[in-house]
Amino acid sequence: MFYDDAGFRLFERITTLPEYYPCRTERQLLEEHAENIVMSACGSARRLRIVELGAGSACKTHILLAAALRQGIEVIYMPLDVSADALETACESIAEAFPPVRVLPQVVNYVSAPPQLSPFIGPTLALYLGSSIGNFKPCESRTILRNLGTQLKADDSFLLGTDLVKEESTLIAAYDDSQGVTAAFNLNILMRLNRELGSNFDVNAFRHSVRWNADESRIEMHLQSIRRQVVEIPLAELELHLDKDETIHTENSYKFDDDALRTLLSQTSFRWELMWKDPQQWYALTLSRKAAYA
Ligand code: AVJ
Repeated sequence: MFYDDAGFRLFERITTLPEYYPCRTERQLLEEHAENIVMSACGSARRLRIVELGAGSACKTHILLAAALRQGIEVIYMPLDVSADALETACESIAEAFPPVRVLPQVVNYVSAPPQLSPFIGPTLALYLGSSIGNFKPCESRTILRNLGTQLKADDSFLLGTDLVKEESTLIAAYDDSQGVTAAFNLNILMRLNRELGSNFDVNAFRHSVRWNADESRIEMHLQSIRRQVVEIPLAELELHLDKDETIHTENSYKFDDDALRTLLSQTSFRWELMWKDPQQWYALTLSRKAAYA
Protein backbone atom coordinates (compact mmCIF):
# COMPACT_ATOMS: atom_id res chain seq x y z
CA MET A 1 0.00 0.00 0.00
CA PHE A 2 2.92 2.37 0.55
CA TYR A 3 4.39 2.24 -2.92
CA ASP A 4 2.02 3.89 -5.35
CA ASP A 5 3.61 6.63 -7.50
CA ALA A 6 3.39 9.24 -4.78
CA GLY A 7 4.62 6.77 -2.15
CA PHE A 8 7.53 5.70 -4.28
CA ARG A 9 8.60 9.34 -4.75
CA LEU A 10 8.29 9.96 -1.01
CA PHE A 11 10.39 6.91 -0.26
CA GLU A 12 13.08 8.14 -2.66
CA ARG A 13 13.13 11.38 -0.67
CA ILE A 14 13.34 9.42 2.61
CA THR A 15 16.52 7.75 1.40
CA THR A 16 18.20 11.17 1.11
CA LEU A 17 17.16 12.47 4.56
CA PRO A 18 19.95 13.17 7.06
CA GLU A 19 18.16 11.12 9.73
CA TYR A 20 17.60 8.11 7.46
CA TYR A 21 21.00 6.42 7.68
CA PRO A 22 20.22 2.86 6.37
CA CYS A 23 20.38 3.60 2.67
CA ARG A 24 23.60 5.59 2.56
CA THR A 25 25.27 3.31 5.11
CA GLU A 26 24.51 0.26 3.01
CA ARG A 27 25.79 2.03 -0.10
CA GLN A 28 29.08 2.85 1.67
CA LEU A 29 29.46 -0.74 2.81
CA LEU A 30 28.86 -2.00 -0.71
CA GLU A 31 31.35 0.45 -2.17
CA GLU A 32 33.95 -0.58 0.36
CA HIS A 33 33.49 -4.34 0.05
CA ALA A 34 32.19 -4.95 -3.48
CA GLU A 35 35.46 -6.46 -4.73
CA ASN A 36 35.61 -8.83 -1.81
CA ILE A 37 31.94 -9.81 -2.11
CA VAL A 38 32.32 -10.61 -5.79
CA MET A 39 35.56 -12.54 -5.25
CA SER A 40 34.07 -14.58 -2.41
CA ALA A 41 30.99 -15.39 -4.47
CA CYS A 42 32.95 -16.26 -7.60
CA GLY A 43 35.78 -18.33 -6.24
CA SER A 44 37.83 -19.46 -9.22
CA ALA A 45 34.91 -19.18 -11.68
CA ARG A 46 34.89 -16.51 -14.39
CA ARG A 47 31.15 -16.09 -14.58
CA LEU A 48 28.59 -15.17 -11.98
CA ARG A 49 24.83 -15.10 -11.85
CA ILE A 50 23.50 -12.37 -9.58
CA VAL A 51 19.89 -12.85 -8.44
CA GLU A 52 18.30 -9.98 -6.54
CA LEU A 53 15.14 -10.24 -4.45
CA GLY A 54 13.10 -7.04 -4.40
CA ALA A 55 15.47 -5.42 -6.85
CA GLY A 56 13.39 -2.25 -7.13
CA SER A 57 15.34 0.29 -9.16
CA ALA A 58 18.56 -1.66 -8.38
CA CYS A 59 20.68 1.49 -7.93
CA LYS A 60 22.95 -0.11 -5.34
CA THR A 61 23.41 -3.23 -7.45
CA HIS A 62 25.40 -1.11 -9.91
CA ILE A 63 28.23 -1.11 -7.38
CA LEU A 64 28.49 -4.91 -7.43
CA LEU A 65 28.07 -5.18 -11.19
CA ALA A 66 30.86 -2.66 -11.71
CA ALA A 67 33.15 -4.60 -9.36
CA ALA A 68 32.46 -7.86 -11.21
CA LEU A 69 33.15 -6.32 -14.62
CA ARG A 70 36.38 -4.76 -13.33
CA GLN A 71 37.47 -8.27 -12.39
CA GLY A 72 36.68 -9.45 -15.91
CA ILE A 73 33.84 -11.65 -14.76
CA GLU A 74 30.97 -12.41 -17.07
CA VAL A 75 27.74 -11.43 -15.32
CA ILE A 76 24.14 -12.49 -15.68
CA TYR A 77 21.82 -10.33 -13.62
CA MET A 78 18.34 -11.50 -12.63
CA PRO A 79 16.37 -8.82 -10.81
CA LEU A 80 13.17 -10.11 -9.19
CA ASP A 81 10.44 -7.76 -8.08
CA VAL A 82 6.66 -7.55 -7.73
CA SER A 83 6.71 -4.25 -9.58
CA ALA A 84 7.06 -4.53 -13.37
CA ASP A 85 7.61 -0.75 -13.55
CA ALA A 86 10.52 -0.86 -11.12
CA LEU A 87 12.07 -3.74 -13.07
CA GLU A 88 11.78 -1.89 -16.34
CA THR A 89 13.60 1.13 -14.88
CA ALA A 90 16.26 -1.19 -13.42
CA CYS A 91 16.82 -2.96 -16.74
CA GLU A 92 17.11 0.29 -18.68
CA SER A 93 19.64 1.80 -16.31
CA ILE A 94 21.74 -1.38 -16.29
CA ALA A 95 21.64 -1.81 -20.05
CA GLU A 96 22.89 1.75 -20.34
CA ALA A 97 25.60 1.61 -17.66
CA PHE A 98 26.80 -1.98 -18.25
CA PRO A 99 26.19 -3.16 -21.83
CA PRO A 100 28.03 -6.48 -21.28
CA VAL A 101 25.72 -7.60 -18.47
CA ARG A 102 22.91 -9.91 -19.57
CA VAL A 103 19.76 -8.88 -17.70
CA LEU A 104 16.94 -11.39 -17.18
CA PRO A 105 14.18 -9.72 -15.14
CA GLN A 106 11.34 -11.66 -13.52
CA VAL A 107 8.13 -10.19 -12.15
CA VAL A 108 7.42 -12.38 -9.11
CA ASN A 109 6.05 -12.17 -5.63
CA TYR A 110 8.90 -13.85 -3.78
CA VAL A 111 6.93 -13.58 -0.53
CA SER A 112 4.02 -15.79 -1.51
CA ALA A 113 5.89 -18.26 -3.74
CA PRO A 114 9.48 -19.41 -4.25
CA PRO A 115 11.11 -17.69 -7.19
CA GLN A 116 11.73 -20.15 -10.05
CA LEU A 117 15.34 -19.96 -11.13
CA SER A 118 16.53 -22.01 -14.05
CA PRO A 119 19.54 -24.27 -13.34
CA PHE A 120 22.81 -22.44 -13.82
CA ILE A 121 26.31 -23.79 -14.37
CA GLY A 122 28.59 -21.73 -12.15
CA PRO A 123 28.18 -19.77 -8.95
CA THR A 124 25.12 -17.68 -8.07
CA LEU A 125 25.16 -14.69 -5.73
CA ALA A 126 21.72 -13.92 -4.29
CA LEU A 127 21.11 -10.41 -2.97
CA TYR A 128 18.49 -9.16 -0.56
CA LEU A 129 19.43 -5.58 0.18
CA GLY A 130 17.96 -2.40 1.62
CA SER A 131 16.83 -4.02 4.86
CA SER A 132 13.72 -5.01 2.93
CA ILE A 133 13.63 -8.19 5.02
CA GLY A 134 12.92 -5.92 8.00
CA ASN A 135 9.37 -5.36 6.80
CA PHE A 136 8.48 -9.00 7.45
CA LYS A 137 7.61 -10.86 10.61
CA PRO A 138 10.23 -13.43 11.63
CA CYS A 139 8.18 -16.37 10.33
CA GLU A 140 7.69 -14.65 6.99
CA SER A 141 11.39 -13.81 6.74
CA ARG A 142 12.23 -17.44 7.34
CA THR A 143 9.86 -18.51 4.57
CA ILE A 144 11.36 -16.02 2.13
CA LEU A 145 14.91 -17.21 2.83
CA ARG A 146 13.98 -20.89 2.80
CA ASN A 147 12.26 -20.42 -0.54
CA LEU A 148 15.34 -18.66 -1.86
CA GLY A 149 17.50 -21.50 -0.55
CA THR A 150 15.53 -24.09 -2.54
CA GLN A 151 16.66 -22.31 -5.72
CA LEU A 152 20.38 -22.27 -4.88
CA LYS A 153 23.11 -24.88 -5.15
CA ALA A 154 25.35 -25.84 -2.24
CA ASP A 155 27.95 -23.10 -1.68
CA ASP A 156 26.11 -20.46 -3.71
CA SER A 157 26.37 -17.11 -1.89
CA PHE A 158 23.75 -14.92 -0.30
CA LEU A 159 24.32 -11.28 0.67
CA LEU A 160 21.76 -9.88 3.11
CA GLY A 161 21.52 -6.21 4.10
CA THR A 162 19.98 -5.54 7.51
CA ASP A 163 19.52 -2.59 9.79
CA LEU A 164 20.84 -3.16 13.32
CA VAL A 165 19.50 -2.49 16.80
CA LYS A 166 20.87 0.79 18.14
CA GLU A 167 20.02 3.67 20.42
CA GLU A 168 16.28 4.30 20.42
CA SER A 169 16.51 8.02 19.64
CA THR A 170 18.51 7.29 16.47
CA LEU A 171 15.96 4.71 15.35
CA ILE A 172 12.99 6.95 16.06
CA ALA A 173 14.52 9.93 14.24
CA ALA A 174 15.08 7.79 11.14
CA TYR A 175 11.32 7.16 10.96
CA ASP A 176 10.12 10.53 12.25
CA ASP A 177 12.27 13.00 10.35
CA SER A 178 12.19 16.73 11.00
CA GLN A 179 10.97 17.56 7.48
CA GLY A 180 7.95 15.28 7.88
CA VAL A 181 8.69 13.25 4.75
CA THR A 182 8.16 9.92 6.55
CA ALA A 183 4.93 11.30 8.02
CA ALA A 184 3.74 12.13 4.49
CA PHE A 185 4.82 8.64 3.33
CA ASN A 186 2.73 7.08 6.11
CA LEU A 187 -0.33 9.31 5.58
CA ASN A 188 -0.18 8.71 1.83
CA ILE A 189 -1.71 5.28 2.49
CA LEU A 190 -4.96 6.95 3.48
CA MET A 191 -5.13 8.93 0.24
CA ARG A 192 -4.52 5.73 -1.68
CA LEU A 193 -7.31 3.98 0.22
CA ASN A 194 -9.65 6.89 -0.50
CA ARG A 195 -8.81 6.73 -4.19
CA GLU A 196 -8.77 2.98 -4.68
CA LEU A 197 -11.27 1.68 -2.13
CA GLY A 198 -13.61 4.66 -2.04
CA SER A 199 -12.99 5.32 1.66
CA ASN A 200 -13.52 8.67 3.34
CA PHE A 201 -10.43 9.03 5.53
CA ASP A 202 -9.88 12.61 6.65
CA VAL A 203 -6.09 12.75 6.33
CA ASN A 204 -6.00 15.67 8.77
CA ALA A 205 -7.63 13.55 11.46
CA PHE A 206 -4.58 11.28 11.74
CA ARG A 207 -1.05 11.82 12.88
CA HIS A 208 2.11 9.91 12.09
CA SER A 209 3.33 8.00 15.15
CA VAL A 210 6.52 5.98 15.54
CA ARG A 211 7.33 3.50 18.33
CA TRP A 212 10.26 1.33 19.17
CA ASN A 213 8.90 -2.08 20.21
CA ALA A 214 11.86 -3.52 22.12
CA ASP A 215 10.19 -6.89 22.78
CA GLU A 216 9.77 -7.51 19.06
CA SER A 217 12.93 -5.59 18.11
CA ARG A 218 11.10 -3.47 15.58
CA ILE A 219 10.21 0.08 14.71
CA GLU A 220 6.47 0.42 14.25
CA MET A 221 4.74 3.09 12.24
CA HIS A 222 1.18 3.90 13.15
CA LEU A 223 -1.48 6.37 12.09
CA GLN A 224 -3.05 7.73 15.24
CA SER A 225 -6.60 8.96 15.21
CA ILE A 226 -6.76 12.53 16.51
CA ARG A 227 -10.41 12.14 17.52
CA ARG A 228 -13.13 9.54 17.91
CA GLN A 229 -14.36 8.89 14.37
CA VAL A 230 -16.00 6.48 11.95
CA VAL A 231 -14.51 5.77 8.53
CA GLU A 232 -16.22 3.91 5.70
CA ILE A 233 -14.20 1.71 3.34
CA PRO A 234 -16.89 0.60 0.87
CA LEU A 235 -14.85 -1.65 -1.42
CA ALA A 236 -13.48 -3.54 1.61
CA GLU A 237 -16.97 -3.61 3.14
CA LEU A 238 -15.52 -2.15 6.31
CA GLU A 239 -16.74 0.44 8.75
CA LEU A 240 -13.92 1.50 11.02
CA HIS A 241 -14.73 2.85 14.49
CA LEU A 242 -11.72 4.57 15.96
CA ASP A 243 -11.40 5.98 19.46
CA LYS A 244 -9.39 9.11 20.08
CA ASP A 245 -5.67 8.08 20.02
CA GLU A 246 -6.42 4.61 18.68
CA THR A 247 -3.96 3.68 15.93
CA ILE A 248 -3.80 1.89 12.62
CA HIS A 249 -0.56 -0.06 12.60
CA THR A 250 0.89 0.46 9.12
CA GLU A 251 4.46 -0.85 9.08
CA ASN A 252 7.08 -2.85 10.94
CA SER A 253 10.77 -2.43 10.38
CA TYR A 254 12.68 -5.14 12.25
CA LYS A 255 16.16 -4.39 13.57
CA PHE A 256 18.68 -7.20 13.99
CA ASP A 257 21.70 -8.11 16.07
CA ASP A 258 24.39 -10.72 15.36
CA ASP A 259 22.54 -13.44 17.24
CA ALA A 260 19.28 -12.85 15.43
CA LEU A 261 21.08 -12.89 12.08
CA ARG A 262 23.00 -16.06 12.85
CA THR A 263 19.82 -17.78 13.95
CA LEU A 264 17.82 -16.58 10.96
CA LEU A 265 20.45 -17.78 8.50
CA SER A 266 21.12 -21.12 10.15
CA GLN A 267 17.37 -21.85 10.33
CA THR A 268 16.99 -21.22 6.62
CA SER A 269 19.74 -23.40 5.12
CA PHE A 270 22.53 -20.79 5.07
CA ARG A 271 26.00 -20.93 6.61
CA TRP A 272 27.15 -17.54 7.95
CA GLU A 273 30.49 -16.62 6.42
CA LEU A 274 31.42 -12.92 6.58
CA MET A 275 29.88 -9.80 8.02
CA TRP A 276 30.67 -6.15 7.36
CA LYS A 277 29.45 -3.26 9.49
CA ASP A 278 30.02 0.48 9.38
CA PRO A 279 32.17 1.95 12.21
CA GLN A 280 29.04 2.95 14.18
CA GLN A 281 27.69 -0.60 13.78
CA TRP A 282 24.39 0.74 12.51
CA TYR A 283 24.03 -1.54 9.51
CA ALA A 284 25.30 -4.95 8.41
CA LEU A 285 25.96 -6.82 5.21
CA THR A 286 26.13 -10.56 5.86
CA LEU A 287 27.54 -12.99 3.33
CA SER A 288 26.48 -16.59 3.81
CA ARG A 289 26.59 -19.82 1.80
CA LYS A 290 23.86 -22.20 0.90
CA ALA A 291 24.41 -25.31 3.02
CA ALA A 292 24.76 -28.64 1.28
CA TYR A 293 21.80 -30.01 3.19
CA ALA A 294 18.74 -27.94 4.04
C1 AVJ B 1 12.26 -0.06 2.53
C2 AVJ B 1 11.65 -1.45 4.33
C3 AVJ B 1 13.86 -0.66 4.18
O1 AVJ B 1 11.85 -0.09 6.87
O2 AVJ B 1 13.42 1.37 6.70
C4 AVJ B 1 11.42 3.83 5.46
C5 AVJ B 1 10.78 1.48 4.58
N1 AVJ B 1 9.50 3.07 6.03
N2 AVJ B 1 10.81 4.74 6.24
C6 AVJ B 1 12.49 0.73 6.22
C7 AVJ B 1 10.58 2.76 5.33
C8 AVJ B 1 9.65 4.28 6.56
C9 AVJ B 1 12.16 0.93 4.74
N3 AVJ B 1 12.46 -0.30 3.95
